[in-house]
Amino acid sequence: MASFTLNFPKDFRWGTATAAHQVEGNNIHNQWWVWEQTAGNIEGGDRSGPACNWWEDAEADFDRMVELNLNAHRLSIEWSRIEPVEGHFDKDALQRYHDMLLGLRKRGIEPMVTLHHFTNPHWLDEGGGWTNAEYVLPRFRRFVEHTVRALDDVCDLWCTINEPNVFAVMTYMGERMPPAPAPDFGRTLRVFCNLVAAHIQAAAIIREVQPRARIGIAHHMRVFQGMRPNHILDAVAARAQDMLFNQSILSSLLNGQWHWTLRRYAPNIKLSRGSLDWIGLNYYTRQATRFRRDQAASGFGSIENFPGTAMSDYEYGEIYPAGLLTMLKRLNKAKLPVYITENGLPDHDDDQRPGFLIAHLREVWKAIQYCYDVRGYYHWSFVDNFEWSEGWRMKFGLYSLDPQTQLRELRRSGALYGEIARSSSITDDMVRRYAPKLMDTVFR
Ligand code: IFM
Repeated sequence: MASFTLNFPKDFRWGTATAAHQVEGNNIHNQWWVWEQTAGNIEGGDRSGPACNWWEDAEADFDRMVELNLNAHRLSIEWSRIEPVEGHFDKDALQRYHDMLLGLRKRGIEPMVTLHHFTNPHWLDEGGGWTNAEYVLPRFRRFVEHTVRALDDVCDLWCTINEPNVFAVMTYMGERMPPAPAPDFGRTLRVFCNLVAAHIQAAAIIREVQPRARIGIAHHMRVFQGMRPNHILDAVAARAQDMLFNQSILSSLLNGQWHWTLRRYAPNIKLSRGSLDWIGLNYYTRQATRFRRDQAASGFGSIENFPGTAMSDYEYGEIYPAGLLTMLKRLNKAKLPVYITENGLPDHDDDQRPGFLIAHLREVWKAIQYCYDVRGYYHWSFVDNFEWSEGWRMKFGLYSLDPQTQLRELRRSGALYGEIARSSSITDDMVRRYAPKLMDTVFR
């Protein structure tokens, strides 16, 4: 009987992704910790608490990564641990990160370090957070310089900022992230701009400290499509959302010029080209847009799901693998290497994740066949972790976790991912065992 295989390059990065606050535990000096203490802010009254205990023992999970044959992991550095009090840098915290990164390297796992992943030191938020460029930019630059100098010998793959669009929208428009002020469109776009400027300045300082650095950003992209077929206003609103959410930040970075949607809100800072050595794509889902005259701030469109499509737990999002290829095709135009820095879903029972993995990786494989320069895939996430205002209910891990006992269990999807990483391929035998329903489509 003929056998079929989707082969990936031998040096492809097979990884997972995490963020400090979601896994470390007891990050008491950031704005999230403060926010979690107030009832009603987090689903089910949950708190991050000891999270996945990584501050004490990330290495136990690093050993598990080895068992899964992973050769890459993306984690973030917690600014509020390194600089708990403004201007005071904690050497022990930096040493702990140094140990973690060395621990990954010793296990043959290449670390990618994110410098900002949603959390701010509490003192920064008290001073106005990301709304004021003059305030935040020099402080972020100083933190970046300090951190990169300290971790120079254990990391050279830097991701400056995670999902600037999500961070700004959820904080200043969505009321889902602290300090959750009343939604304000102008302020949100101002924060977009400040994050763009922060990336450019961080990239410059990283290059100065570490000329060999490879610098990128993790950009969240969603497919926006009009809800009603042939409904011109739905289509126009979807385009507007795409422009604001998917394009404005990336275009400013790639062209070294403020995208026209941002010009009005931009600080007096000249942008430059060349700050990106690679682009990170965080891809999760597609959204349906219905024209809404009263929703100017979201591009005159609602944000909905197409009826009857496959959804992940708690309607987190539609499972739409084709969108991954769509986005890779768009990014290919920038002629830079791409890493898929996040992709995953909440799936408590793990009945969707094996098929999700195979179907999404098939899109990555196709992209590679088209000669798009895709270098790696970092699954979100290695282990169930604290999902921000959703608390603990959303289970994104290849390993399940009971946060009370800290017991982990490898999910079937984790075993599958381990097999894929070991052989750098997806075989028909894997599909038959883990997602037989896909047999008819994967190799077509
Ligand atoms: O958990 C988050 C992560 O922090 C940022 N990207 C999306 C993930 C899943 O919602």
